[in-house]
Amino acid sequence: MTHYKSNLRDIEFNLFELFRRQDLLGQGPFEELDEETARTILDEINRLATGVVAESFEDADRNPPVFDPKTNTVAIPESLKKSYQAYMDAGWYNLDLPQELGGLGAPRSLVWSAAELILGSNPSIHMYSAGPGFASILHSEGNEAQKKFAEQAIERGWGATMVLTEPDAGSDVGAGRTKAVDQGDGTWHIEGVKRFITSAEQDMTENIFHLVLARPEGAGPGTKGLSLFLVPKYLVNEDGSLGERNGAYVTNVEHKMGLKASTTCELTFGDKHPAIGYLVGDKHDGIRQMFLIIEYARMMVGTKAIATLSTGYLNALEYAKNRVQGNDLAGSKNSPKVTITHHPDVRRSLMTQKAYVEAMRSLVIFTATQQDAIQVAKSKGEDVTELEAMNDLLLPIVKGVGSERSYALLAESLQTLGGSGFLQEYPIEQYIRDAKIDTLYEGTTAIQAQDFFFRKIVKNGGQAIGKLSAEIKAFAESEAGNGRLKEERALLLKALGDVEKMVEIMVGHAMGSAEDSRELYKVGLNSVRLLFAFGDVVLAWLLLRQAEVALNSIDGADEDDKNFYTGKIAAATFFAEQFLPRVTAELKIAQNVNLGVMEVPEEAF
Ligand code: ST9
Ligand code: FAD
Repeated sequence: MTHYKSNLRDIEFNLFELFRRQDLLGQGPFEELDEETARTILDEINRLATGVVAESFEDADRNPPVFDPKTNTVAIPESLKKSYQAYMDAGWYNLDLPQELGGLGAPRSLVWSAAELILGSNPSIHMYSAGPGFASILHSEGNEAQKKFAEQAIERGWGATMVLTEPDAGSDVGAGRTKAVDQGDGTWHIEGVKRFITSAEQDMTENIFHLVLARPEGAGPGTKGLSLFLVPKYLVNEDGSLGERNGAYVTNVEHKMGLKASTTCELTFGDKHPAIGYLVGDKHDGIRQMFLIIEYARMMVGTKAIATLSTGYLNALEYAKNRVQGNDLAGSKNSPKVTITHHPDVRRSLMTQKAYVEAMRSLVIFTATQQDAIQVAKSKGEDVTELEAMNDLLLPIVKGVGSERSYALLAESLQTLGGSGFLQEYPIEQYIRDAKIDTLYEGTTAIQAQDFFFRKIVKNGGQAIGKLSAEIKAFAESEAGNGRLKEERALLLKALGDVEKMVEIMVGHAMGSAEDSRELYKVGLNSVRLLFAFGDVVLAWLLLRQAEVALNSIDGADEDDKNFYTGKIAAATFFAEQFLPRVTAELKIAQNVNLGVMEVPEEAF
């Protein structure tokens, strides 16, 4: 038995009972795939995730990769290599690849459901195996030679990285100083030092290709002056064989709080000898191209966090069902000792974990259904603007809310185990250490919140959020649940109205900045609040939709399903009663926001 407890039943509930993905399968771009095959794929990936992939989770944390500064190489622990090899040999990275690259071109809802299993089991394995996915983006953006490179990268299982961050350019990617010098022969020399680059060195693949943002000499400032370069670790000869070592070397590997199995590297270009780069697609369009990867990676990070909370909750639940401690609060001193699941506060905590994690899983899969719709529309040559805007709106919620709520609630999972939770004998302390990064990389929570407000709401003219709010309102005003969810729907309607007012207030502040630019500080003071509050409304809506399905299915269900559906209804009611009223309080705070904190002298902090 490994640490990883998956929740395949809930994944399949979302896919086939709530979002009815079977209606998409067997036709259009998904012609080759039917429901039975999709379930078989999930079963198979679940077997790997709960078995060989999870086996190295603990060992690679305690014995992390070792960097040798003399040779600029990294030795990955043998246990992790075994998990990685087993996952790559199984070939499931193919799920997401387009058919023209030998992939299955599966719907994204299935892809992200499968990803949850690997990310919950051993997240660094998912990251090391990103090469084929990166290659498919290179294939779609690259010139003919780069397309050929991408095909080889997939065939030969090369690793890959996304290279943005520098010591002085983290959130502010546009401050990057790494330089690209045109050699006039179709190649460029890259010069500079990048920091915190995931998977930039390992000894599991024969080559690694870096996708690097650098500023061509003479290019303008900011993100728009950056271009994207393909910089392989080993150059590739015309015949596809590996050529000379390129001048991009890992010069340090960080020692971290968690996610230790994943290498986080300083990557130096052009110090020992030239680092040759190729301009992706022969055009200067770097930030847009990089965001194709970033969007995917933000979805990955949110899914990773939620997957970790899921296994954290299920580990806590198992412990709680077995741990006998104390008397029933309502019983007498002489009554038999009870398992801790009898204590109201333990129940409150467990139900909070369950409700959030099941809501957030649903959020990931709901977001992925927008991506399914994009795949379908593209295959018919239809316009995807609106669908993309909806997906864009949801991404900062998946990433920002998913990571923050998961990290906070993993503390509840640990708390459920009492002092034992603090021990390395149980996996939860590692979950917490490994999940902290999710609120940081791929854009911190503050960046997600600003992206959500300025880009996904204001720049979009409020269209996507208007459409989503209208859907939530229609549900809240419907007869969903046959009268059983009436109070919960009323709570949802109230919270939706409050969060809409919060958006209005913030738009007012943003517009007020034309008169007084300091009004923008008020937006900055409220933006994470809005992200979390809107997130809670969307999560409540998804839980209530789950409860509606459960209410319709519970009669005549077998014992296991009856319990499952009862849990769904209970989680939705609990969330609506316990968390939606908080949105009203958040609105009040948002209304009263002022510049006081901005006026405090720095020295007074
Ligand atoms: C990192 C990696 O942290 C961590 C984990 C790595 C794991 C690797 C494995 C992952 C697996 C992934 C596999 C991929 C394979 C896929 C397979 C698929 C089949 N959306 O607002 P402006 C663009 S990496 C889209 O003025 P500023 C847009 O082009 C480090 N595009 O920004 C825009 O132009 P326009 C992560 C967006 O003020 C342009 O940027 N670091 C979006 O210049 C300028 O926009 C970060 O994430 C968006 N949401 O710059 C940095 N936003 O407007 C965080 C912008 O004309 N910082 N663009 O369309 C930020 O995001 C900043 O807000 C900023 C600000 C840098 C964008
Ligand atoms: P800063 O940008 O200095 O932020 C510090 C604090 O200030 C944060 O709380 C932030 O929210 C806040 N802040 C900063 N600017 C603003 C603002 N404008 N408004 C409000 N608040 C703000 N990068 C890559 O390119 N590739 C990778 O593969 C990669 N992998 C990583 C792996 C790990 C383990 C780590 C730790 C980092 C990785 N990164 C990678 C870098 C990561 O994306 C950055 O750390 C992240 O973008 C934040 O940048 P920073 O660390 O410089 O923090």
